[in-house]
Amino acid sequence: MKSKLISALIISIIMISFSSCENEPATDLTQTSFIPVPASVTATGSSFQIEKSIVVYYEEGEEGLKQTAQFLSEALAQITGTAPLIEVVQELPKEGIYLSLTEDEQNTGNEGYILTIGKELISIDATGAAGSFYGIQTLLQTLPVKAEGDQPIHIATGTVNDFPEYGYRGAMLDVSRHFFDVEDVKRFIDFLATYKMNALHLHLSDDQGWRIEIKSWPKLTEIGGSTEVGGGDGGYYTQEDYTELVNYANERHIIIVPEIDMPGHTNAALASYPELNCDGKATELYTGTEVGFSTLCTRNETTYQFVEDVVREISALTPGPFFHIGGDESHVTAHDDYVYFINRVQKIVDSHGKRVMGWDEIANASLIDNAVVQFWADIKNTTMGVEQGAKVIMSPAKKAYLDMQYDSTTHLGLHWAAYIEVDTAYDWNPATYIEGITKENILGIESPLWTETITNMDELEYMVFPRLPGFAEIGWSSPDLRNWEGYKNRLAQHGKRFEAMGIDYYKSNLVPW
Ligand code: TNX
Repeated sequence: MKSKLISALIISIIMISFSSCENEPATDLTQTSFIPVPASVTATGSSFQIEKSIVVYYEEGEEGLKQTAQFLSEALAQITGTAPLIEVVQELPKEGIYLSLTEDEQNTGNEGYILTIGKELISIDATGAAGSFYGIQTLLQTLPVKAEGDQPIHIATGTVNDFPEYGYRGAMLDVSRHFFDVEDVKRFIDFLATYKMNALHLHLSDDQGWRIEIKSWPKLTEIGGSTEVGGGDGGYYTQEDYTELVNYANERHIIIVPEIDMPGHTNAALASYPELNCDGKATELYTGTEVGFSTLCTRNETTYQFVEDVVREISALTPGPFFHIGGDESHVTAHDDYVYFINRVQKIVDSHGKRVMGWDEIANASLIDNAVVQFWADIKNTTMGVEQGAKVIMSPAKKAYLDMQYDSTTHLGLHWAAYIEVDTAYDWNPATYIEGITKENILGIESPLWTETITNMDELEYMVFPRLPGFAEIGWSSPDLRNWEGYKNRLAQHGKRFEAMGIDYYKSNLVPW
């Protein structure tokens, strides 16, 4: 009797393990570990099988979807080994994958989409090409990172109806303290695209390096681009390189926000051109990590000719709406000079058709209409900005700084603001973080990666993952749908995605990998 019971038990254990084995078609879409968590997911209890012969269709007349269709075809090829054909159709096809555009009936902006997975047809109906791209990212998260041999791939059926909480979902990369080349930045862009982020802020100049070619001031890169923290070779982007990045980002619905940090953080420029210094003498190049010791000569007209040329050349190469003027930590610029400088420079940016953005200190000036203040440290400054009508990008150093150590044992990073474990990075709400600054004042969030201690892609990836997906979710998903307990389980499922992308990530023991 006893042995019968035991064998029944063994049989049922075997059966359970069979029925939960990977080849069993997935049928419950709500069990998918989506990051960012979508606005709504409903399951319909069956499954769709991806055949090698699957075709990606897009709606005739919507040429903006062609690129999205190509992106999807290439992504599927990575998984199945076969790139689906792409075809234009006039009507809803019966099977395959269909991309189309629709009216924004729910009033969710041009980034919303509805992904419907039926038994024969997957459709992504979006309010704009960006939404279609995000629908594809969601679809890709229902798939394994790689097919196992010839095993068929099944996707659970159902509907994802989704749109973002904030219109600006960014990350910053400091390419000045340590230079990252075009291929590195493209890889960083890929990371953002995977998690539906749409802005890459490039910190293109600082004391240690000037990283973008300015044709009218060639020594900026010749001299100012020649080194970096620690005394390495540095480097810079030619204007062609920068355009290549702009285009690569654009294909992934990401804008580049160029930053030229001024009037402080300018030693690389001051070392390149003596006339930018009040005493007319070029400074020495700098390869240390101190901040707050340099300033442009704010009462000298040459300075404004310089700013005019730099802003003009970079703006002409930048289709995105923003130009970031830095403005942080100008500790050796007299207050009046600082205000005078920011007041003038904002107008230069405006005259080149760009929306001015700056670190929260710029709120000490008389901000022009449409200015954007990036909160990093000072609540008083940020509040002053909002009182002047500015919008805010939330980058609280204590939460959103990707260069902060995870804990005291992390070998890379700094900790002047905080130690930021994966839960701390995730568990905050931009709309309630500063009293009196609410969602209406906020364009979105951005997580900056300063690179004083980060010298290569391996190190970058270790700081960025796994915190970045959490920042992406804060930017995309409603706070009502977010909580750490649920998130950490979803994040754990993304570990194998990081591995498939060759990402060297921090295996926080707060996450059940
Ligand atoms: C502060 S955040 C800075 C940067 C440093 C960073 C290091 C900000 C606007 N300025 O110059 O790289 O701290 O964490």
